[in-house]
Amino acid sequence: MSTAAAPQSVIDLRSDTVTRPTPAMRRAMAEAEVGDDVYAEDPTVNRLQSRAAEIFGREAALFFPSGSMANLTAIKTWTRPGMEVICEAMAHIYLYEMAGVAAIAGCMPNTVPAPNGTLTWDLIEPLIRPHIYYRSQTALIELENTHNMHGGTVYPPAISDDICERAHAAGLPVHLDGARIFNASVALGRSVADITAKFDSVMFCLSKGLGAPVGSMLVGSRDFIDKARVTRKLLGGGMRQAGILAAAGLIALEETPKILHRDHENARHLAEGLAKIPGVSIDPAKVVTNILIFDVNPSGRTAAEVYAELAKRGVLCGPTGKSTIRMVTHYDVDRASIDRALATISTVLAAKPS
Ligand code: TLP
Repeated sequence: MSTAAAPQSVIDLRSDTVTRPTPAMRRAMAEAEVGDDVYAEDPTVNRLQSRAAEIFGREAALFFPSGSMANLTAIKTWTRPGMEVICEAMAHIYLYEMAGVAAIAGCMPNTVPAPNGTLTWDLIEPLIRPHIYYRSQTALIELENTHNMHGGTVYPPAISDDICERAHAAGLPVHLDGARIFNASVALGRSVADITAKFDSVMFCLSKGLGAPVGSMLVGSRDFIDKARVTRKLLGGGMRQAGILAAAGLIALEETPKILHRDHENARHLAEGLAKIPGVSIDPAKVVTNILIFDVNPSGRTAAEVYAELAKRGVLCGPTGKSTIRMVTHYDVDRASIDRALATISTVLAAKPS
């Protein structure tokens, strides 16, 4: 028998997408009743879709293999090639979805930077194109809540409601990239149905903070979801015995929202610890959900250097710029791991830059 100490496990703070399915999810997957979902005959997928629609107070929902495909389906369903989509300058659909808005939906993103990633009608209105036949037309407005690259920030519901109302008055639909809408709901203490009621379509992910291995949902009116099903098939997203995945999704949807507050508490604890480390710049008060972005510029090191040093010591994170790093808390990292990550970051930044 070896007397060497067991190696400490890796602390993976790159994303909340890295969670592994819980034993309950694995059991449900093994036992899932399935059918062919392209014929809409998978009972577990149908149950997940009904439940998602019910939770969001909508007529219908559709299961997708990824959030990117669900966003793209919504965009393609609401638009025609040659039109424009208004979104924030660091929106996930703009920066991280392979330019699908342009490459596949054939639309031009029309972006504007917003403080905290929170668009307002004053920022959006000047981007709406006039109804002139020789100008490209605005087809859709897209918001992101929580906003990933602004550090998990949450839309004040009064602002997103106002945008939806004014967009509707201008004849425009509004799609929500709510990959982490349950995190926003927990931070606000209001239901997802309540904070998303005015949007025309909502995408949310089962595979982020909710912890399912795969899957995202699109919710909306029956008419919109019927059209979205056609678009999903066009994109190659018609799945067959997908109940195996939906079974884990159902558990994620029912069980995880109750414990998401822990991820937020851990993120705040991490941010408060980081704020005390010389060489790190972060405002912990801005960390309201499970994502934090901090700057290592005061340390004289680049994000890539810090990332590489942390990785060697078993702490994984994601550089997001020359000196900025993102960390995301999730149910596979507990408070002890956060404290261990803080100690490691402190050691790395205390060492002389090479
Ligand atoms: N985000 C991933 C990366 O792509 C950056 C992550 O690790 O955070 N909308 C938002 C706001 C997202 O954060 C993501 C994934 C998606 C959509 C896309 O979801 P998937 O990865 O399922 O296509």
